[in-house]
Amino acid sequence: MRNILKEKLARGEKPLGTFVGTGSAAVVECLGCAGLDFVILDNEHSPIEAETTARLVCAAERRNITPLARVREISRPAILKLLDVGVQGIIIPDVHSAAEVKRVVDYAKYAPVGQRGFCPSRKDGWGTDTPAGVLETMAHFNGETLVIPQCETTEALADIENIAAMEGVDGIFIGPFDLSISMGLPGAFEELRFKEALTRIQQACRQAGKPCLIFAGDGAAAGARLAQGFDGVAIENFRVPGEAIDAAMAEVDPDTLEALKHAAAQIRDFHERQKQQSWFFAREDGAIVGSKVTPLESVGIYVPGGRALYPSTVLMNALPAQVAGVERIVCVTPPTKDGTLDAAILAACKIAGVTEIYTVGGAQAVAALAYGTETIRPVAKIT
Ligand code: 3PY
Ligand code: MG
Repeated sequence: MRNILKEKLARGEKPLGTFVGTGSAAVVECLGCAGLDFVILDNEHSPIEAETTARLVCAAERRNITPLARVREISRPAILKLLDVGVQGIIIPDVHSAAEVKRVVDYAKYAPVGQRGFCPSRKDGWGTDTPAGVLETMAHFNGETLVIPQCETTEALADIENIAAMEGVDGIFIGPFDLSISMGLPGAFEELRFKEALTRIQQACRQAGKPCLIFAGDGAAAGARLAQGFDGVAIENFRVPGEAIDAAMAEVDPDTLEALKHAAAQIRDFHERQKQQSWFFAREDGAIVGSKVTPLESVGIYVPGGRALYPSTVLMNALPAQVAGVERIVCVTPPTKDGTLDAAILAACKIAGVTEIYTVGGAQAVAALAYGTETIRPVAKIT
């Protein structure tokens, strides 16, 4: 099987992916439908083991999203099991030295690059995909399997030039949390020393002609990392942080902002007049009868993206819900090509009082609103 992610990285396409720490094949399929390029099946920070990984790899293959796995540890069985069930690359956490990475390459690549153990397995259709023979199978998987050590310790940072340049290493993935902790700067991603470390890793990768990927907490952070020249990003959370919504208000040009505010006032005024009132009356026999109008507990708004941007959809759907008294208004909308959201859409959300926004689009975003996911609670109505 061709490794599409490897091809995208080689073409400089800046692929986007995410980690998965649940055994749900449907979640992996939805990520593929949503258009993500890769999924990292997390055998380090989640209960997932090789058997679950095998099931999730099949789901990823069904929806053309490249399956990678983060290994639980640097050991021959841990690495072999994941590669033999068909993951197309491995992410290696907690690396401390070039010598350790050489061991990884030995486990993950066949001779002459490494010493990977050979056995027909799921990855090659138990020997039926490559009838030409053992040598061809070894060469094929050496070419297609991505070996990507994480740089997340000061020891790996100190040796990053050697690690990035090593034969059999196909790129570096930065773990900002553990790297910052290891540097004595837990979570201080804006510290100069931390930023210099990232620059050093990027330069080592560039010098070795290999991609440099990084973890990002949300879509806005992912956009910023891509702008800083990283070659790919794994996003943890699709919820747009409050600061990004506030920042969008300053980014939108004043005329657009004024137009959005003007439209919002008119739409609000219209729907205030439309609002139904509860009414009751006491009958002669003492009974109270009437009609009670109760707002829905929650609504979800799908704001289309892709070819055009529709801040008006935010206003036209969020404001009537807000006027009606709906407490939870959620907005889902697809990201632009660079993984970020349009500032006018975020500004419209701010004006309409929508604070729960997710960078997800397509039918799967509607499904997330209808059925709920690990991070998106379902809503009572979708507009
Ligand atoms: C880290 O930030 O340490 C990571 O490993 C992210 O996945
Ligand atoms: Mg880590």
